[in-house]
Amino acid sequence: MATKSTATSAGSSRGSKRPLKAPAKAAAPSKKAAPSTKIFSGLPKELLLQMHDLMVKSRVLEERLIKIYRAGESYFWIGGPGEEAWGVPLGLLGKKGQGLQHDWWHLHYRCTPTLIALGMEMIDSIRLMMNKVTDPSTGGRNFSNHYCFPQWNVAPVTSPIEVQYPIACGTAHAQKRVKGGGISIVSGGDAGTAEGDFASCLIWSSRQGQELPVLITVQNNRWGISTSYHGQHGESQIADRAKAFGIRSIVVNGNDPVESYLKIQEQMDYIRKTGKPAFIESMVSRLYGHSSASGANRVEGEVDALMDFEKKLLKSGVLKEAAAKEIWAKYEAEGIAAAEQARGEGVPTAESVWDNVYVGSENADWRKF
Ligand SMILES: Cc1ncc(C[n+]2csc(CCOP(=O)(O)OP(=O)(O)O)c2C)c(N)n1
Ligand SMILES: [Mg+2]
Repeated sequence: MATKSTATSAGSSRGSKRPLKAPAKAAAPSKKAAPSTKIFSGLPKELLLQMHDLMVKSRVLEERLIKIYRAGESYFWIGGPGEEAWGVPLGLLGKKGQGLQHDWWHLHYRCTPTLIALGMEMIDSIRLMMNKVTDPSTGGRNFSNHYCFPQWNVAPVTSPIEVQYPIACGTAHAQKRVKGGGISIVSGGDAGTAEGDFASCLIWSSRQGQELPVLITVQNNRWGISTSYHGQHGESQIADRAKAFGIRSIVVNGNDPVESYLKIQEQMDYIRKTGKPAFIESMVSRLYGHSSASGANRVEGEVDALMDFEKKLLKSGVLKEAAAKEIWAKYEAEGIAAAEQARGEGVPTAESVWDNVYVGSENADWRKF
């Protein structure tokens, strides 16, 4: 399967006002650029190190979650180790905040790297995983990686796959009305694109004259639990389906954080400028299988984007060996301390089961039935 980047329509990568973004001519570094800059398409060293740091944090967190599951301190694990090189740039490039002027996130259960890039603390992921009442996403009532952060417009991750796609059209519609520059970003897996909800998103986002500012993404890890991609798809790339709707569509190597960053930036700039949708199919790895239901064991032969990136950073001198070790050790210690703290926290009470189901528990307070 092709993993190269294939733009299917032209766009602009200009207009960046955010810190730590690529320079306007990122793909064409000057002759004076250091060798390291050339390898990384001209991305600033600070950004490369920031992405590496967040990728390590996300990986260490996910591996801690698996350890918590194995220790019998949680019922179930599902998550995103292997998607760091895609998810971290995505989180960094979003317009973070609350309200329609900011970006809305409609994510699925492999988006820890994006949440880490948005600023989620390790302990809040661990609290969710351990079903602690202190979990800010669900009060300890959902399973791992089903995040919800209203202060950053992160909509609740749902267990039914794919329903997030048409919901993203809803927030994009509201954003278009207020004209505040916010866009809606939706993610999901390759197998889920068989659901009608995915097709609804393509239709509702692309109606001529009523196009919506939505970044539609699919993380293609070539598996739907134990069903292989190859037996399920007539098209060669899922991105090709978006083309039929006139949606600007590309495939990126989601195992390369530099390519991911530059291509996401390009697509986001296009959406913000035109108010129209764009599509990215990101080719990623699934490093620990589907979930704890399939063992959560490390899978041989999958590309490890984080280790590949770290090797490149070390070889080019952007990162020093001692500094790399320190980053891993720092997050390892943070994960252990966070698990220790969460272990001592309480679990939700039976009385609170209907809290936050409806506003003011309207029609849903079982104590009054
Ligand atoms: C509507 C619905 N159907 C089936 C399931 C069971 N299920 C959970 S994850 C999954 C596989 C999804 O595969 P994919 O969309 O490729 O995402 P991945 O897990 O590979 O990231 C399935 C079928 C579900 N949660 N919801
Ligand atoms: Mg998949």
